[in-house]
Amino acid sequence: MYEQAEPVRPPFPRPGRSGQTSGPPPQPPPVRLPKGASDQRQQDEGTSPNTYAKAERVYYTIKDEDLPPSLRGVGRQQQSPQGERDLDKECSGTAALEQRLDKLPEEDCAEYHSSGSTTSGVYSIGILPADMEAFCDMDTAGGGWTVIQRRQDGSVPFNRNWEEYKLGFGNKNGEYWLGNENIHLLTNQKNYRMRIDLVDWNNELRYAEYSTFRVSGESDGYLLHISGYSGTAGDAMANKHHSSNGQRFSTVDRDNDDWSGHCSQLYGQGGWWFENCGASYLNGRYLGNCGSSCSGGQGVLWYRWKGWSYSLKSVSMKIRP
Ligand SMILES: [Ca+2]
Repeated sequence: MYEQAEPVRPPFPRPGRSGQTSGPPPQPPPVRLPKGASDQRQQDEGTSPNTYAKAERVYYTIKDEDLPPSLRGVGRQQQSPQGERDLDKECSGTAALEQRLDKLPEEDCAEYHSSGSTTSGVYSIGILPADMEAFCDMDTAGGGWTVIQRRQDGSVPFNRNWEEYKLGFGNKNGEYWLGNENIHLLTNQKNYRMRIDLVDWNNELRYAEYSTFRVSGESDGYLLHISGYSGTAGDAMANKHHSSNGQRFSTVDRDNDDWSGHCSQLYGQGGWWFENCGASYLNGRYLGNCGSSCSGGQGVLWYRWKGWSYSLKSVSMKIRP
């Protein structure tokens, strides 16, 4: 149960059609790089470290047959019929490859930030096998944060099933979950820290930061590795009493929690790294301003700051190397 011994409450009804969202999640708008982003990149002189990283991704992942005919064979030594290298041909191939690389998105918001894109907004993130979009927070604590979750107005329901949490849902300019698969791919390419920004209904701001944040793949239930708390909101995710560290992800249709019951089904039908059930739950129901008398365990919770009957006004989870 949540944090403290609580009276047994009747189970929240299983979500039926009325409890679930109807229709597909809203599609995010087309990506627009904030003004200046592309200009800045065009001004880059020489080859940035990002270009090499991107070249590596292309080298390892693009098959020859996937390339347009003009690019096929790029990256291999090209031989003339006589067996000698045709340098002219190689050079033009390299230029074409560089052009192609220049159009590839960066790997995360931190790379956009270090490339000079300092305007918060939705960016393309180049994580294989599929590129994605994410909101880049370029303002908070130095910027360069890739937002993986955001709640702010209750416009997007978070009572979703495993598949929806896996693929992600919502609106990148508003409320969304980036998707467990995307979060897994992102956090396994380099070492990330995570920051959680929390706002209550008096507009007081608190934050929690974790120096380690990584999510394993689906075969491990999107198991969470989190540690190294610092901040002002209290440690509700990796403290010694209740920790999401080492927990697999659970949803309303998949019980991976440590409790004999089913945390997601009983508490708001959101997906989370429930323990028993834990002291944090940022994917709970958006209950609005119900003070300290919100329905227990159902809301957008950060127990260490507000207890489990207070549903926060806005929260966001963001990662940066
Ligand atoms: Ca259980």
